[in-house]
Amino acid sequence: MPQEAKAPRTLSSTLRLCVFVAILKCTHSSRFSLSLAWMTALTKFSGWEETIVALATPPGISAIGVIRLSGSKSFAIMDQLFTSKKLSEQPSHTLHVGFIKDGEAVIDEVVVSIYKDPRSYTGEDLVEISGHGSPYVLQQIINACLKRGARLAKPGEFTQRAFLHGKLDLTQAEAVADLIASNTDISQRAALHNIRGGFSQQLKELRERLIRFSALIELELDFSQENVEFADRKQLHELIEDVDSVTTSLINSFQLGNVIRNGVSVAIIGKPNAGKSTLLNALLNEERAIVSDIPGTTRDTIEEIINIDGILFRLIDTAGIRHHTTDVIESVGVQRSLEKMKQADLVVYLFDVNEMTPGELSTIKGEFKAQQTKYLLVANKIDILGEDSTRNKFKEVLDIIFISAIQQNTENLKQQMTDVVLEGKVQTESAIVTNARHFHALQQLHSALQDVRKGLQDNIPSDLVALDIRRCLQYLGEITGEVTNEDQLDYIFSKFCIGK
Ligand SMILES: Nc1nc2c(ncn2[C@@H]2O[C@H](COP(=O)(O)OP(=O)(O)OP(=O)(O)O)[C@@H](O)[C@H]2O)c(=O)[nH]1
Ligand SMILES: [Mg+2]
Repeated sequence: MPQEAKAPRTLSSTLRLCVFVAILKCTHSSRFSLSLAWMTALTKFSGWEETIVALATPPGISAIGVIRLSGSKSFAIMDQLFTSKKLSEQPSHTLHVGFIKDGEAVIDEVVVSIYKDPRSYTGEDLVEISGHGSPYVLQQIINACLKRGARLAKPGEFTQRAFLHGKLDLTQAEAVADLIASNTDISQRAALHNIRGGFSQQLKELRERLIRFSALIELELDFSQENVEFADRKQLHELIEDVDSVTTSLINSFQLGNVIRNGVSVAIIGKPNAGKSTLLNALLNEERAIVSDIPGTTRDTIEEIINIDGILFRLIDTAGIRHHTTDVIESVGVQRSLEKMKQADLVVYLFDVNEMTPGELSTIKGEFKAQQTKYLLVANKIDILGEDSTRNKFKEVLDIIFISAIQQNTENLKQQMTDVVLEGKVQTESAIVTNARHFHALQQLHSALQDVRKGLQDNIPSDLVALDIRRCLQYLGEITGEVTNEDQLDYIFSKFCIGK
């Protein structure tokens, strides 16, 4: 009996081997894996076959407004609204001027751009109607489309369709939202880098190599009785090292990525009258905070944003810190200053050079170091003694930035602020993770990779190694969107604006 039981098993194993070889050949073609992802994604997404419409420009009065219409009924709808010529018969990527009519009623004179399936942003038949920018007129055009079978698009649905049709992967789609939200040169460059493929292409290639190993190991399970080893363990180990090195550098880039996306909070801390509010005003180039020679002028914290060389800094002017104050409001302000100091990404410790001794400054410096606070020591009011004498006074304390806030002499400080944030990592052409979703998936991937590595070292059975590799594939696929579910996609795209 055992003999008989083994025969069909070996036959099916041989069959699986043939299928496996075929799959290996196919995975060389990225078109295959794209269309596979596309098919899987489409079947999970409801409502994708409907034609959608939305205003793509901001609501309100403007010179022009653009309406987007995407889906299989787009041209049938346009042929009813734009009657001077049949747009369905015009070539893709052409512009047409004419009237939009709802029955006999003329709504607007417009320019229509047409893009035919699959050569469009969404990968479907897509029409963009540029009308006059009256919210009333534009709404009438949208209503006319709705009457003829389109439905209103959900936030991000055009980009979601671009993803579902394999035009973009998930990181590229998310970068589209980042580009729209970008407000500095660096955030714009980082988003553009990711739209062009960024690190997701690299992750996809590594994932494909890992899939091949995973398939080989799973095949070994079918031949467990023959005790064969299809997956070369040394090569697998090398691949795990490659994936982990990319993963680690991407994880490390998130600190900078977070700065690019959310900015850096900077608390300006110091004793009363050090010149903190004067410094805030000098950096902002406006009289934002009240300045006076009365110690304790600033009672509450004041926050303002400035852009220095493409990085957003959230400057926080605080109440001067003195330890013995009988004023209740001032002492609450001091508490807040201490809290802001703890929460800040960077502390600018500002002192009046005439009120500070090198000994006291060294003690303060020691405290920052002990608390592992990122700080800059800034000497203010160098105009009084003169720069040379001031530098001479503090020559034993290293790394002081000398400024005169009142003379707006702060270039040196601005330079140091960007340097301390970027730490020389300003090449936004290199991969930078700016998205918290990617960061969390990368952290999980890193931990799964450690398990594979340990499993290989300990020579654990193939089925357990296969399980750990599958976890790695899951996290890699979550980043690029090759592994997704509808809820996750809806969540990601719901953060987009309508019409994108
Ligand atoms: N000579 C000189 N005076 C300055 C300079 N910066 C600030 N001051 C003066 O120092 C005094 C205190 O300045 P503020 O900016 O109000 O000081 P502050 O640190 O905000 O003080 P509090 O809000 O009370 O904690 C004012 O009279 C400023 O004009 C500087 O660079 N040189
Ligand atoms: Mg002040």
